[in-house]
Amino acid sequence: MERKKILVTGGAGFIGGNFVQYMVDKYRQCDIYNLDLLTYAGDLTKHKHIETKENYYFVKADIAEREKIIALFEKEKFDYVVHFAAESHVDRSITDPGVFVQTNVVGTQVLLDASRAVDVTKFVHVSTDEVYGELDFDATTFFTEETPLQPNSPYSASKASSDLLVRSYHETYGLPVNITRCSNNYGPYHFPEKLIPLTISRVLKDQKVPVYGDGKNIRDWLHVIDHCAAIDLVLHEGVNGEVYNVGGHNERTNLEVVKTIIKLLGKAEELIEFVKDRLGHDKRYAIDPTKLENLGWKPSYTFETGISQTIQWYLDNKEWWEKIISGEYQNYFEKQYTL
Ligand code: NAD
Ligand code: TDX
Repeated sequence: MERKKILVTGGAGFIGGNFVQYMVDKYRQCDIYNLDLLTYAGDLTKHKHIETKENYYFVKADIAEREKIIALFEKEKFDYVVHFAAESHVDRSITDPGVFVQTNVVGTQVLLDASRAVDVTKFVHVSTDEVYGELDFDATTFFTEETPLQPNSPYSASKASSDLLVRSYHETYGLPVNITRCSNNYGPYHFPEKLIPLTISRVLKDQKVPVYGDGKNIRDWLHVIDHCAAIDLVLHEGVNGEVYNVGGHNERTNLEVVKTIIKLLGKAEELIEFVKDRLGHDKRYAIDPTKLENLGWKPSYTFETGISQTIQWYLDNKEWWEKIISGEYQNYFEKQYTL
């Protein structure tokens, strides 16, 4: 039987990187292609141990570069596409929204055209719960797949736009697509601009941790490996055209998350510094994953087991994140925060 080709976009980033490793190990009979532009958020050092595997390939390219992407698809004739590549940080979308439209919207449309051209078996678009907007603190309902899209940040608006394009390619051209909308991920290789790795890396250096506003905003956390398993399931079992929410009912206020990390690292809460709130800061996200559970998915980590595993990973892999925070990241941090 001919080997199937699975293209993963954004496979040098946090979730895509974990997914590439998961797929290379799990599907030896398939060829896994990692396509990534290697922006500030992408790095290949995380893939050192799979670089020599015969079912792993890397292609450096911009998903929005139409001619190059179409030519690549025509040459390789991918069977499956799992699309992670994106600008992913809400704070950066507030200071520089243009690149979010270019990568997240235009880039997704180029991939959809390329996928149509070679009749892919499945296109999985990895989206986010942020497209649903925010929930009130006292709301008794969660985000379901039927919740209307009401994105509030330029990042979530660009993701919602790409979701609508994906949907339209199914409705108009019959492209076999799925959209997954996951809650906040955490775990190994999470870029230290995001709350959890930022807190771990700063607490380990006895530096102040910036908490936006009053710290009462709520996020619903899922370990990245549970997200990878969900996407693998949707890739194989998802009904074409359907949306699947992904989440593990792990709602925590930001202050609870930061205090948990500080406690597990044996440091003092004096490290917390309340800073100016994020513009348009969504109050609360919370996912109803029933539809995905009915497909056969359930998370393997609780927040408690996952956060301990993650902290241990950051302790064991200091060279990975120390290299990141000592480079260009330092300029970003100084512009973003006054601590
Ligand atoms: P990330 O920022 O860590 O990684 C993004 C990757 O995409 C990087 O490797 C980067 O180099 C690459 N990339 C950026 N622009 C590109 C371009 N023009 N062409 C090719 N590659 C490009 O992001 P992440 O946190 O791993 O998120 C991955 C996906 O999952 C995103 O689509 C995001 O919206 C979605 N998502 C993230 C979360 C989360 O909590 N992090 C939750 C739900 C959904
Ligand atoms: O320094 C900080 N202080 C702080 O209080 C940072 C970076 C964040 N926060 C708050 C803002 C949020 O309420 O913590 C919460 C989490 O922030 P982020 O880690 O930036 O994640 P969020 O904005 O919730 O978005 C993430 O989850 C959904 C990902 O970055 C998105 O890509 C994904 O779609």
